[in-house]
Amino acid sequence: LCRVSLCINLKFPPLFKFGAATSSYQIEGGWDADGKGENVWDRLVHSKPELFNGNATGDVAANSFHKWREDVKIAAELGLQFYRFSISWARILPTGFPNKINKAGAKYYSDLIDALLDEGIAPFITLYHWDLPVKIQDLGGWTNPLIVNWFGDYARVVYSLYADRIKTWLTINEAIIICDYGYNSGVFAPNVKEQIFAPNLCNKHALLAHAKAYRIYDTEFRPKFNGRISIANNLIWIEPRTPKDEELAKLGREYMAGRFAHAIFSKNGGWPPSIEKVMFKNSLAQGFTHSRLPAFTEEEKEFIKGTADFLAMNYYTTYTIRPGKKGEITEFLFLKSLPDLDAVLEPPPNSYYGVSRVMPIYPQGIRRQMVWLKKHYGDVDIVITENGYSSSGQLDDYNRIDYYEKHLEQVHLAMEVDKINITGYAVWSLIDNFEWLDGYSTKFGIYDVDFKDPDRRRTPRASAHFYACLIKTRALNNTCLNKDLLADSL
Ligand code: GBH
Repeated sequence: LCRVSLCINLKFPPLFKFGAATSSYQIEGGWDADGKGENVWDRLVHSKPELFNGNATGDVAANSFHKWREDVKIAAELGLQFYRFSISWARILPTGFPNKINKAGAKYYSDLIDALLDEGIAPFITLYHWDLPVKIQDLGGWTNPLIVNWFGDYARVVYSLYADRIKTWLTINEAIIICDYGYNSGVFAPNVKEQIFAPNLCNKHALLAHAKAYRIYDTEFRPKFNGRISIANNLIWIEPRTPKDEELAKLGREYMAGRFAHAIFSKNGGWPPSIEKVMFKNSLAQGFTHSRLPAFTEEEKEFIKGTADFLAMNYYTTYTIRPGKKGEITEFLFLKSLPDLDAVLEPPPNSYYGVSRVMPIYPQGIRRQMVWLKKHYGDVDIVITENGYSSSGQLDDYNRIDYYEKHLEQVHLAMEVDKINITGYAVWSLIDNFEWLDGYSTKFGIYDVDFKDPDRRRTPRASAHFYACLIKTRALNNTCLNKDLLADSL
């Protein structure tokens, strides 16, 4: 049976690498094992269990702290070309500061890296995927400008440990989620609900901290090891609700993407001018004398500009934007509205859902987002560092396969038609894991993890067979979508 869109054979070029992604807090468990310090997620799940579906915690999670050999085994059986994982800051530096390095923590990642290399899988490290050591949070976390140096110190320790074996790095995963979910609506750790200053301070410091880590790599490690480093942005594509909302959509794109990318990738650096303007206007109207969006000095702009060797993009969702009606705008919460822009976000027509109700699925968005990025920031290399579908867990996850097929088709069009340089693609996620507030009820893994089993057994879903076939044939065609053939591909 030939599905119309797939009667063609979409080939992926050799430069395009296939991978999978995870993050430390979501998979490792071992939350206090072998000298690990406490981080903001440990603290939140323990102090406010009611915030989490089923009172879930990441205390054990998929137990990758103990079962990493199996993670490597399944990565190898999939044929992954790279595996993106993150380092738990407090596992390496229990207090957050470099006065004491936890040997067992350092060894954990070192063993993982060596095992991946033995299988011919490139290890790809994210320095920070949201698990801030509590000591640093108690000093203000991402609202304290000193975090820029503290993050730099942490980065230097990690580079010193692993830079000899790591060719690709990300500093921070999704500053938008850290700042807007962590400090604005405060639904994520550290659970700070301060909509006026905190998210904007966080945004500025995250950009500076990223730049600091980039500069340290660039001057102290690149000459010897020659790796590449960037920051992963969560890019939520914005469409106008109606044609008359086109101007607002432009502003919305600068708000969602530009706030975290303009300073790094644009020619002039700093905040997107349109966002600077709107934030200043709002701040005056709210009775402040300065903009709530903290300004960059010229020196800071120069420091941040150009600090990325490629553009890393996590893509899940698209929203439409329109002006809010009176009384309709509440707060920045689960992307229903953007109070700073007086705008309401809604799922696009023809979008659909997995089990997550906060991420409407809209495959065209991934391509349009990349076209926008190329137009605004030039012909930069793009690596898609996350893309994934939420299910309730069945092994026959044909909806997930359909999701990957539709998104990879758009990725292929972006390469062929729009001539965008896409050099990598990672599925989120290799295995089921702690899905933040959703706990273990929402599954992103192409491998199932049995969370009732003390051994946390991993089992491939149909999508794992699909992905293995795709990686092997490097083509999107009917072979990898044929249910009978799928069974044999692992
Ligand atoms: C990515 O963020 C993250 O990098 C990854 O850690 C995460 O597992 C993955 O998405 C899937 O969500 O329902 O209140 O828990 C993308 C942004 C942040 C969007 C969490 C969905 C769920 C909010 N995601 N959000 S909630």
